[in-house]
Amino acid sequence: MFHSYGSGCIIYCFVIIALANAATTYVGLTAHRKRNVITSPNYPQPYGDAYSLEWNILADSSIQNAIVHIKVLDSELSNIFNCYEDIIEIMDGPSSLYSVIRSFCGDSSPSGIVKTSGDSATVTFYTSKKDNDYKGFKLEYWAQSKGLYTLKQNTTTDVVFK
Ligand SMILES: [Ca+2]
Repeated sequence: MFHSYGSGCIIYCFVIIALANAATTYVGLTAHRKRNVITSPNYPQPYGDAYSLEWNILADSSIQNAIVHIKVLDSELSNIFNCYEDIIEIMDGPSSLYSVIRSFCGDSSPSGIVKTSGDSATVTFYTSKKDNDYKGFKLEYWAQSKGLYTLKQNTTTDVVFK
């Protein structure tokens, strides 16, 4: 990359690389009752390096009291210093500013279904420049009514459904 811009571009190249590293690609998705799939780029081939992806998932507005469900079907990332290099995070809201419900890397991933508290979820995938020879991840997402849990707020009896 440096050579293709000539020897005078070192400062420019730094700027270009810095911007490339900072750039996040956003993907807006709707969660329906039917399950849909998110995978890392090129899954199950190695996912490449130095990018940041963010999937912003909103439940279909026709589903009452919707929450988003996420189930990780497969995940294999690098595992360096507690996910310092590459990491997947699931947030409880419509952007990555919301609180992290789960984060993982390496061979570990949530075994059950991850549920949001409201009608949106965000999944982020960050991969550093190094250590990318892994197949990445595949997960399902869908929306469902929160159902009987909401009764607790609407009734005077303190019944909790579990
Ligand atoms: Ca990496």
